[in-house]
Amino acid sequence: MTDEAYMHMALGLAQKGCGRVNPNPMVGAVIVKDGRIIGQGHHQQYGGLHAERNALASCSESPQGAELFVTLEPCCHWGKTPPCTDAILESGIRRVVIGSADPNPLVAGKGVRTLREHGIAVTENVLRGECDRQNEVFLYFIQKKVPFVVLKYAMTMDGKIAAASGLSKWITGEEARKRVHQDRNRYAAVLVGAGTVLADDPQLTCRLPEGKNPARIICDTHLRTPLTAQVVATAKETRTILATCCAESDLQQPYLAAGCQVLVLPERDGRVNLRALMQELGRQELDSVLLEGGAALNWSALQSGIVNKVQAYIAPKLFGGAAAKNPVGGCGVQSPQAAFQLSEPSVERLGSDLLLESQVISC
Ligand code: AOF
Ligand code: ZN
Repeated sequence: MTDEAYMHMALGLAQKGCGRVNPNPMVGAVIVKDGRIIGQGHHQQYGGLHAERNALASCSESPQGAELFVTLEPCCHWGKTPPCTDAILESGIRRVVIGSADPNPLVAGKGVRTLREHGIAVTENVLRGECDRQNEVFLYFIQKKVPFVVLKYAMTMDGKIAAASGLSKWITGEEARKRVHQDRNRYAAVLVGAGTVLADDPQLTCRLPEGKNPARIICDTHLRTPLTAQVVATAKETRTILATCCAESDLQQPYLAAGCQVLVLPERDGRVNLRALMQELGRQELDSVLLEGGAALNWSALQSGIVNKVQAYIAPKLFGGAAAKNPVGGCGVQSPQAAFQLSEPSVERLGSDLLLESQVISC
């Protein structure tokens, strides 16, 4: 098998950590000796052993003289666990093949250097693109210290996110909705505006058997969220954060008593300052946010420059209606030249729906 084939296996192992390791990376490792796979491992949960150590511990025979394939540069620092470079050196591994470089300032090339200094052959950048894509959240968060934000919406082919009546259940089919639940498992938090809570009373949980619930963040400038809303009523089981400009403790008190966290933030144009919110979420180690609207919040987020990626689910339906909502509201840009620029989208079919995904290039 080629280096790429083993790295592909390591990527598959790493994916098993999805939703369990944030804000740390998903990492997978495969150990190969004389063409046989003798060990495999991945980073299983936040604070747990790193992939390299799990793979070494799983070896069916001595790793002396073997090769290690790992999706991320091995660490060389004492964190919650000892340096993986130490474990690799002790094991007698002779060659290490790496996918992504680790921009963590504590590692940042020092992992590779340490290995080379001890005579280990190191090959870098194998399936680098795929490895970087798998850890796009980690690679962003470790450098910027603010969450990676994904703006997600589902619309009809005429660009509506609800019918003229305001009803929006359901626009896309089951496969697309399942994908959204996979993303709620993957990302640390979900963010919606208070208007969405008032209109739909959503749970914003992950309904997959093994999934984890994201923290639920309600952007609620004036604390309008009903105390009877599901996100408030279940705040003791699943984390709910109200992001507000309202500093009145009398108004905050019932939400706090219900188990919500209330974050008082500065305002920008009469609404919650979303950059300040992202900085606070970063301080709380929330590395990623799935922004699920509505239209006004989506516009504010784009304008604030906090959006990294856009996911547009498109259903083969037409709603019509001049007043029916579209995904991004606000006042919009004044000329086509002023558009928010997105990268060429990837296209995926989910049942009869499409998912377009683009990175935000400029906003
Ligand atoms: C992981 N899992 O498999 C690898 C990581 O706080 P610690 O000790 O868990 O260290 C976290 C850092 O270790 C992380 O930011 C990354 O730079 C490096 N590699 N981390 O959680 C792993 N290989
Ligand atoms: Zn490590």
